[in-house]
Amino acid sequence: MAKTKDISLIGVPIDLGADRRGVDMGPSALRVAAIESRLASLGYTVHDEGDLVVRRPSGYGAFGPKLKFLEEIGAVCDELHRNVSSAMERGRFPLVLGGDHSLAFGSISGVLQHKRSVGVIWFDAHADLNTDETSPSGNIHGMSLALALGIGHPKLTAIGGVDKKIDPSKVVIVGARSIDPGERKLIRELGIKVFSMHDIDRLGMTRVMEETIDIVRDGTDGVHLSLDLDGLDPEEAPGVGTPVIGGMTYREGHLAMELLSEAGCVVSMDIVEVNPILDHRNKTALVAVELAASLLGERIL
Ligand code: 4U7
Ligand code: MN
Ligand code: MN
Ligand code: MN
Repeated sequence: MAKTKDISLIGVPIDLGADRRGVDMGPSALRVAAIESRLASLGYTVHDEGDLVVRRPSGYGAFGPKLKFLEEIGAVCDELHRNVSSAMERGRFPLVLGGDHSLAFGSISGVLQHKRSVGVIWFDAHADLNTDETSPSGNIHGMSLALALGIGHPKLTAIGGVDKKIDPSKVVIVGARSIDPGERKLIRELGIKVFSMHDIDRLGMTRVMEETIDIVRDGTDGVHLSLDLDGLDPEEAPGVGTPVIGGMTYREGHLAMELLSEAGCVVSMDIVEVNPILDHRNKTALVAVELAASLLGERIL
């Protein structure tokens, strides 16, 4: 994979971006699934930086139900962008352990402090391209890709700098099967490449990843992988808050990680939406650790 041999684990115990409680225990679940020793066994020096502090509010806050917990999520993403940035500054691979997907615009803006241009692979059942105007839920975990593109509430798009945003032509969504009307409109307007489950079924994961890698690697200084575990099928990853039937198999996910590992272009990663309260015996965290190990170079032979 990447040339760096040091990994920073950054825990973000946040569930304020989602309606289902419990995803704030995701970092613990991933640690219990032995993420640190597994990556160390691949030859990495793993620095577990612990968890960021997340405030515990009593209500939705000043921005109400259309942008639930904006202030708290903004504060966490601001801190996260600094942590990701300082890990990269030290030559480490930032591996962000979520937490709900709202954290991703913080991690991406952290990467953009170091890389002029970053490609993004968004593994997800969803597109996460809502804004406060289009969101059916008001949950910021469904807005984080839009925010990373600079689209959404200015208090959030300002984090990390208004100029530190990704280019829609360098974003690929893989595994989508639940897209809202406003998101569909934005995908068309911006020309964002989406490989839906339909495309994965028809083309096969090998071709999907070959095309994905061509898009995100071309003209960028590195690729950020944002892995939402609900991209996998709920049979294989039951511990997620917004499951959607008809997802990727473990084998498809694993193959995708191996192809990315061979391509050697990924410089940072999020693992998000692991909710141990909804899980069976930590299955989803264990699958996530398998996928991270494959991405980071584990080989069968
Ligand atoms: B996740 C949803 F309406 N689109 O915006 C929304 F279907 O990070 C779901 O991908 C968002 O898990 C899911 O609330 C966010 C809904
Ligand atoms: Mn998501
Ligand atoms: Mn999702
Ligand atoms: Mn493996």
